[in-house]
Amino acid sequence: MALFDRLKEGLSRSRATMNEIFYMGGQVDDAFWEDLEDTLVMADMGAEVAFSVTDDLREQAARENLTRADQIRDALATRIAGEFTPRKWDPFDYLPSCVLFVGINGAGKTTTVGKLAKVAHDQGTKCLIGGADTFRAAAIEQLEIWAQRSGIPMVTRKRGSDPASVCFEVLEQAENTGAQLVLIDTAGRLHTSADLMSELGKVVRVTRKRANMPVKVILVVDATTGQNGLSQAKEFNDALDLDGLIITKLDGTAKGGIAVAISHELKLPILRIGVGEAIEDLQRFNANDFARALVGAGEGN
Ligand SMILES: Nc1nc2c(ncn2[C@@H]2O[C@H](COP(=O)(O)OP(=O)(O)O)[C@@H](O)[C@H]2O)c(=O)[nH]1
Ligand SMILES: [Mg+2]
Repeated sequence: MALFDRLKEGLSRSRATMNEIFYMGGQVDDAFWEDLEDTLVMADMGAEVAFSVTDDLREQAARENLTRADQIRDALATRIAGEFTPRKWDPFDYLPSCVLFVGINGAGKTTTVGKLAKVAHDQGTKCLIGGADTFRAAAIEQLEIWAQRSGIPMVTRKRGSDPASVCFEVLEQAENTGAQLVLIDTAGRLHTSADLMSELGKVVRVTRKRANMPVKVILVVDATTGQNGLSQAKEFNDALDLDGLIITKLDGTAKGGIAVAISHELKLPILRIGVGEAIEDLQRFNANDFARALVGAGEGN
């Protein structure tokens, strides 16, 4: 299946939410604009974005004399695409590069590290995986399976070890072996979020200090956690000064608008999105494609 089709399939639940206001022949009247605003809020796009998008489109419709709901769809996609914070770089393309993956438990960090490492390795990039989620033995084993399956070296230590010292060792090995892309998995669960943030802060500091390549901190967010995901993202960003986002499980929600809200509010670029469990479902993010798939622009459905 082509990538855009996979994206569309992944976002089909969200699109169903958006579709309701775009039935053919629908008239653009006051009720339509109210419905549109409500729909955008319900899709978790955030009140600020919902209001400004609706206001702008309303003006555009008046200016261009758009009277049918289906005529608004393309304009809506363009407007939504513009709400994302643009990406200026991609740490998986600009090498050498070290990326730390942070986020709460279950967000998709470990599988994302495994998938990105495999894709880069298959393209001939020399990768190294760091298993710094020493909080759970299962996390280390899960990552080892990915590493072994793809034939990618991995550095880790036994459960309970200091994650910052794992990072130190990972970078030492990267230097010794000439690894170009270093992907480090971290833990998502500690007793309190204050403990987690201070531990991750130390991991980031040690990694930056030891690295002789740029270090980026990427938050992995599970889209199905909705507004909670947004508050988590703010907390992580305040504590760690994030560089970018990966939003997973967009296939598991009808409120894919959360991706817009998080990128817009935190002023952070989205680097990849997850629209399913397969490797191909971890896609590069393109704001126009995402917005078109979300609102079903250009196909009359
Ligand atoms: N449906 C779906 N599942 C995903 C996606 N990304 C990750 N997952 C699943 O989410 C679960 C938790 O992922 P994991 O990497 O262990 O999360 P971690 O605790 O943050 O390391 C796994 O079963 C993944 O296969 C996605 O985009 N869509
Ligand atoms: Mg994990």
